[in-house]
Amino acid sequence: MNMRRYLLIAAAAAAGAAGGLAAGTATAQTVWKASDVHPLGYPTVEAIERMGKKLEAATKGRIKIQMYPSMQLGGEKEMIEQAQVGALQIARISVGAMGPVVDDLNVFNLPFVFRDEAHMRKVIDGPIGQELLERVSTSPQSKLIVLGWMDAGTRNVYANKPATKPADLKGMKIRMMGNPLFVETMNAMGGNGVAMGFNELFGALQTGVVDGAENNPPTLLAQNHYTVSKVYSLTGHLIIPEIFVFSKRTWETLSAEDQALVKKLSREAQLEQRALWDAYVAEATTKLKAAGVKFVEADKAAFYAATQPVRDKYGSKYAALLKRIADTK
Ligand code: GTR
Repeated sequence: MNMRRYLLIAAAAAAGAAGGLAAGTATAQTVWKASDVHPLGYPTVEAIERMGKKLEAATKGRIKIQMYPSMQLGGEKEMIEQAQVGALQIARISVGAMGPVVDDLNVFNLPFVFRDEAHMRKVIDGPIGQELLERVSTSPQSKLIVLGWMDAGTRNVYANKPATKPADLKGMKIRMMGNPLFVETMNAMGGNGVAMGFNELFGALQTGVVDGAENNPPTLLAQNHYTVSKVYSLTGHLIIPEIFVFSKRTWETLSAEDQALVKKLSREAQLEQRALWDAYVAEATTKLKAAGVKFVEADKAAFYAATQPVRDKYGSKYAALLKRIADTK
């Protein structure tokens, strides 16, 4: 663990301990910390904030959620670590960042594993989605209870020139999430994949440490990456859902009633996020275009073919699950 991460965790743990003391007094209010890399108003953040308001109302103010948006508590790796030690209660994380923690989730991180977003939703809403959530919650190394899924649309490449076919990406350094699978995906797509924390990306785009990145339209807008990268090529190579998790350490201290309440409100948050997501994708697309970002069609078939070695390498151990995903209609 590097020093910065250590300090972030130590600071969060100290804040958590202070909250715990307050919770012991007569007028106690328990404050759960929630964290997201995105800013206030972003669908994932908004859904958890609404959940917090309902929780506060349902418990007559006994439990409250305090949101720390915009990477205030670090990137997703840091958030996972803080939730694992109980310094943070709720974290919203991409399955991309969870793959290294619970390997089974990497099935969803394979390029072009879903035909489209509707297919992805069918899969997470059905038995496969349920099984994977349970696997994360019961995995001894995760130390997390998964509360639900969230949507994150489709990821496309952005840079200052089009990437419509693999040859276009030659020599381009494209930031990918910190998971070897993604770096290999970008290399197979023709570029040079660079693993980097989300919290370092804006600066890296500005200074030219990387030539581009890949993400969904809401992220391109909300993280201001569009102010630096002006061409959005619709490669559609990844459709990665997200999860929101609760620290198992804190979870085990809750009463059965509180656990049931959190589960019920989580289900509502999941549904609300999806509606907020669809609206925000439309809004982000309009705003990006108005800001001069060029959306260009890409040769998806060529990128699909180019990434076959990645699916072969990483997918072979999940052959049965991949077949069930493909068969989900
Ligand atoms: C976004 C996602 C974040 C983070 C980010 C990234 O789409 O919402 O949680 O994973 O991508 O690329 O790191």
